[in-house]
Amino acid sequence: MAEAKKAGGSEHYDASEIQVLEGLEPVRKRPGMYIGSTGAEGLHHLIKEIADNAVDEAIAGFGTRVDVTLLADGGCRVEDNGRGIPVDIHPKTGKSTLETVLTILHAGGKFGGGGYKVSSGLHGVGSSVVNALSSHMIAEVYRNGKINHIEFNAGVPQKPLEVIGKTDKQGTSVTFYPDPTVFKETIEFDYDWVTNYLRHQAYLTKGVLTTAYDERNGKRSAFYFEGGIKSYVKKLNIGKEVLSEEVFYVEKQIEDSIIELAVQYNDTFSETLRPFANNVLTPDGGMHVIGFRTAINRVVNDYARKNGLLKEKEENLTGDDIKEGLTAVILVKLPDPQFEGQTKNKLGNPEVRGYVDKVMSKYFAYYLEENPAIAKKIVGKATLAARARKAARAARDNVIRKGAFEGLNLPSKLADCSSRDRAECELFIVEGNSAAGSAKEGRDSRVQAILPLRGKVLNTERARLDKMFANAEIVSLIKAMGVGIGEQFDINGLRYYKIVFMTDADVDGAHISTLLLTFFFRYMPEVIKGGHVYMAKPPLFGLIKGTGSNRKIDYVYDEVALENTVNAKIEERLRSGTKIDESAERFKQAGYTAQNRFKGLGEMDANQLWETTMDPKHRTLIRVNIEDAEKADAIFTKLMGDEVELRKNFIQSRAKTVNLDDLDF
Ligand code: 1YM
Repeated sequence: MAEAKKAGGSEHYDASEIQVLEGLEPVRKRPGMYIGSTGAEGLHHLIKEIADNAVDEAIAGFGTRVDVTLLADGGCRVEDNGRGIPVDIHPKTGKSTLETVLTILHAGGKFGGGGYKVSSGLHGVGSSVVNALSSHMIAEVYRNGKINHIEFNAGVPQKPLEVIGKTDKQGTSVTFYPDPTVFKETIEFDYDWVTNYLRHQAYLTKGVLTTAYDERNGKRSAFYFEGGIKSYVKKLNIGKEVLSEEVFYVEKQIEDSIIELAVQYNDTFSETLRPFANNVLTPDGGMHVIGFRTAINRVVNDYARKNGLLKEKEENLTGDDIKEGLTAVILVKLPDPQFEGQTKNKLGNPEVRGYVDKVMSKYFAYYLEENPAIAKKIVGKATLAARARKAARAARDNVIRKGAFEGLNLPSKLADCSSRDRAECELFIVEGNSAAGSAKEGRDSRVQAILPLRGKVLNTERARLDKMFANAEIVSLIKAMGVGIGEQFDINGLRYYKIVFMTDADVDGAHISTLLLTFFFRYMPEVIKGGHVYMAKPPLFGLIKGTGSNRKIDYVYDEVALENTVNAKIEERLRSGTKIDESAERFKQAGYTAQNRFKGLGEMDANQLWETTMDPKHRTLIRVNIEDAEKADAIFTKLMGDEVELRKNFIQSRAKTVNLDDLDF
C-alpha cells in the first residue's frame, strides 16, 4: 500500500492506465462514505459494486452473462464471461493489474482505449472497496486458457497472483465474504435483493443473461430480455389496459451518448416513468427527463392540432394531461455522467436535455404519423384528462369558496393537539369510533392529534381527483394535514411531521392501511418520501398476571413474540425451581393467569392504548418508505385496480401471508 500512498494526489496518468490514488485504509475507517451504510443496504451494495463491473463489461460488448451465487458458507460469487480483468504487470504499481484494481482505491481504467464505452462513471472503482470490506476475497480471471488466482484478507493480498490451472472459459469471477466486524448488523444476503437487481440489469441491457442461485435453499432465477427497455415498459404495464399493444421504442447515438426510449400508454390516471443514466436509476429526474417531457408535450400537441383533434380556440394540452397513463423508460448512456442533488439521484449533464428532446421529437412524431389509431387514443386520453382537470378545478374552487380547505377550518372530527411546532406534532388516523375515543382520552394532547376514520376509505386507485373532493373522509384528511391536493399540493403546509395509521391488527385493518397507502402513494408521494408516514403496531396479545391492584399485563405484538415470551418465562421458572403443572395451559405454566387476544384497537381502554401503541417510550412505529415504488405500484394495481382476475389471483395466492411488509413499504 506504500506505493499507493506515494502516488496519491495530483499526479495524472494517461487514460489507459489505472489512476492510483489511495490505499484501502480510508475505506475500512469510514465504510459509510463508500457504500452508504454498514447496514443491510450497504451489505448489498457490495454485490452491486462487483456485479456492476460485470454488467459494464457486457454493455461494452464483451460479455453476455452475469451470474451471482449466494454461497452456503455466507459468501457471494459474481462471475461474468467478458474479457477478464487484465493480469499483466501494471507499470505503475509493479503488480498485476488485477491485484491493482482490487487493492487500490479509485483504480479504474475503463475509459481508455478505443470503442464506445460507458459505465456508471465509476467503473472498476468499487472492487477495491468491496475487497477492503471483505474478511476474505478470491478473484479468478480466465484468460488465454489459464486460471489466474489471487486471494485477500481484509483487502491484503495473501500471495501474488498465480496461475493455478487450465481452462477454456473466459471471464472474471469474484468471491467475497463481507467482514462481520464491519457489517455488525447483518452479513446475510437477501436473495430477493439479488433477483431484483439482476432483473433490472437484464431489462436495461438487452441481450444480457443474468442469473441468480441461492445455495442456501436451492432457489434459482434467470433474466433475459430480448427487447431490453421495451420489455421493461411492457412489464410495468402488466395488469393494466394498454392503449396499444405496440411499444414505441427508439435507440440512437448522438455524439458520444446513446439515447434509448420506450413508451406505452395505459388507461390509468397515473404516470410511471423510469429514468436511468448508465443503468443507474435517477428517481429525481434531471436533464434527460426534462428533454423527454418537452418533446412529448410538443409532439402530442402538434399532432393534435395538425389533425384537427384540438380546435384552434382550444388551449394546449398540458404536461399533466399528457402524463396520465404514460409509462416510459428513459435510458441514456454517456461517458461522464454527472449525478446531482443531495442524494445524487438527478442527472445534471446539460447536453443530454437536447439529445433526448431531439430523438424523442423526431421518432415519436413518426410513430404517431404511422399509427394514427394509437395517436388518436393518446390524444383522446389527454383531452379527457384536460376536461377532468378543468372539472376538478371547478369543483375545488367550489369547495374553496365554501371554505372547506382553508387552514383555519379544520375538520370537526379532528381532535387537534395544542403544540404549534409541527416537527413534534403527530396525527393519528384511527380506524373506528371506539378506538378513536380511547385514543383521544389516552393521548398526549400537547403533541398528538386524533382523526377518526369511519367506514371504508375511498378506493382512490379508481377515483379521479374530482370525485375525491366529494368524499368526506378524504376531505377531512387533506384538511387536517394542511397540504392541499393536486395542483394545490404543498408539502410545506404539512401540519404534523408524523402521520400515523392506527388500524386493527387484522385483515380489515390491513385493508384500510392499504387504502390509505394507495391514497398517499398516488396523490402525496412527497409525504411518504419525506419520511412522514408511519404505521402504529398495536399488540395482538395481553398476558395477564395477578389480580386486583397487583394486576399486570405484558403486551405481545405477534405470535412469534408470544411463543418466545411464554417460553422464556417457563424456563425462568424452571431454573428458579418453581414447580410447573405440565398439563396446564401454556400461559399458566409461564405464571400468567390469563391470555387475551385483542380483536381490535377498540377493545383497549385509553390507558392500554396509550401504553402499548401511542406512548413514544414504548410504542413501535413502522416508517413507511417508497423503497421500491415500482413494486408498490404493481401491487396497488393488483389490489385496487380494475383487473379483477389479477386481484383474485393475488389474494388467493397470498391472502394467508400477505401483510403490509409484502407491499414493500
Ligand atoms: C465479477 C466482476 O469486474 N469484470 C471485468 C472487469 C474489467 C474488465 C473486464 C476489463 C476492462 C477493460 C479491459 C477496459 C475491468 N478492468 C479494469 C481495468 N467482473 C468484472 N471484466 N479488459 C478487461 O476497461 O479496458 C477495471 S474493471 F482497470 F483493469 F482495466
